[in-house]
Amino acid sequence: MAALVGPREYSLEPQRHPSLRINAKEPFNAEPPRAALVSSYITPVDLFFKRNHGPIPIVSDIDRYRVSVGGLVGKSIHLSMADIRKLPKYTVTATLQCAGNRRTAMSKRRKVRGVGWDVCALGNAIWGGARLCDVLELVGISKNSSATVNGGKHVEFISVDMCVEENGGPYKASIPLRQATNPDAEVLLAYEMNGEVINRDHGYPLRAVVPGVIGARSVKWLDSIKIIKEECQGFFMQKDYKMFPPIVDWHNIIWPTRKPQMDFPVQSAICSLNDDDVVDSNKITVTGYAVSGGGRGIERADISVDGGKTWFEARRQQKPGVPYVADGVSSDRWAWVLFSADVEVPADAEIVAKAVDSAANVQPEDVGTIWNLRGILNTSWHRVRARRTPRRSAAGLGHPRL
Ligand SMILES: Nc1nc2c(c(=O)[nH]1)N[C@H]1C(S)=C(S)[C@@H](COP(=O)(O)O)O[C@H]1N2
Ligand SMILES: [Mo]
Repeated sequence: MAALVGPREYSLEPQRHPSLRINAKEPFNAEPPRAALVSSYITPVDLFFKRNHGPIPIVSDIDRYRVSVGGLVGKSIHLSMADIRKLPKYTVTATLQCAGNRRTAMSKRRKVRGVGWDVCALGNAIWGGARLCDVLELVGISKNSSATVNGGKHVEFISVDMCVEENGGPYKASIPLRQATNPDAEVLLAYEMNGEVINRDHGYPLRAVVPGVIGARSVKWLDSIKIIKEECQGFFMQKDYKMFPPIVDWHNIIWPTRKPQMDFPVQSAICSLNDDDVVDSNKITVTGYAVSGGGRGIERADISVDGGKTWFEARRQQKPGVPYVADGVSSDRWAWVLFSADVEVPADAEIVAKAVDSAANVQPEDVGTIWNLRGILNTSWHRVRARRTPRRSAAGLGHPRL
């Protein structure tokens, strides 16, 4: 039996934190509550969103586990975890975001297909592992190459989980060789998450982490890495996770007309309030996250309490002692910013957040303009309603006030 296997059933799933909001049970898809998500810059592993397309794979014998690296290279190799750990270890703080984050809100405008997610299908972790560019050097591919002598131009990551969408085959995805071999792109083969051995839900023993790119390309439970000519032809690259215009629907979709989505656009959401919430004061603190893909830092997050007519700039809540440098050289350029704003709100307020990234990209105002049939990349302004608790006068309702 292979050392890494994808079971057919869901009877061997790991334990999960009881506070996770479950969006689908089998495969397991869950996100943390809003307030919990923004209570720390680094998302604790048990609260980190979990996005799966099949049962969680099992490692029967870690000493026998090998990841193969082959394809359009001279000779393929098989690396044990000991081999991977021998390479220089890097840590990268990166926010992993599912392209389906905030899908539920898009579906409210017009129905889309896919797992429903609130605003917490993302998390920020310190990933530890070997750089993909160092691993590729072991098969003779030098840094910053965009093609191999054999015509390889993409790097495919293949897992062992059995996905319905792949007719029971494994999950797979690819990234361009140029990105894979670029040290500055900081693509990792990660075996640690927040300083601990990465757990089963998040890809034990080894996963790809592609910073700044939609989560779908960060393949978990790596079985093989293949250098290929064209981008991966798997379902999740070719028939999913593509951004179509609002006019395209299931009756007129032509999948090959679009490229697989890679970088994610600028995003933000308010996490201290639910969609329709009650507040007990006219002075509240609004907290949330802002993040952008492609290594673009966050320049600003703006908050409105009047539905977007006027705006305040929110302040940053960074991890203590580390100043946030938008577009800086530190690996925090892949990470989110948590923001706060102390605002005075009317009795019935529509509170809105929008972020601006280092390239001055801004979130779109209206979800309708970015509606797409798969409900990906809902980055429209995030709006919540906050209503004041109805005041009870002292003479009021006849029961004591506590
Ligand atoms: N093997 C495998 N890798 C995968 C997936 C999967 O279902 N199988 N889901 C992808 C998607 S869509 C996302 S958003 C991220 C989620 O990573 P997480 O569960 O560690 O948060 O993993 C990606 N890698
Ligand atoms: Mo995803």
